[in-house]
Amino acid sequence: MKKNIRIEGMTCGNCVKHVKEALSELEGVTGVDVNLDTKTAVLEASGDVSDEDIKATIDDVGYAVVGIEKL
Ligand SMILES: [Cu+2]
Repeated sequence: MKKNIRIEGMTCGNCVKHVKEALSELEGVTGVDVNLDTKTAVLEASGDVSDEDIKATIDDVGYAVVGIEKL
């Protein structure tokens, strides 16, 4: 499973690190690639990770999800 997540509120490399670490801890996640320029994260996982879990995780570290698309 692969999802593209659009995130609001990231302004620097530390933000990218926070988001990457938080998403990496979700169950089944095998890869996270966060891009500051496009304000997106690509999440790869062995199983299904729900949009709700992704939103809650990003919320917890202080950013906002504005969209999720399945790739
Ligand atoms: Cu920052």
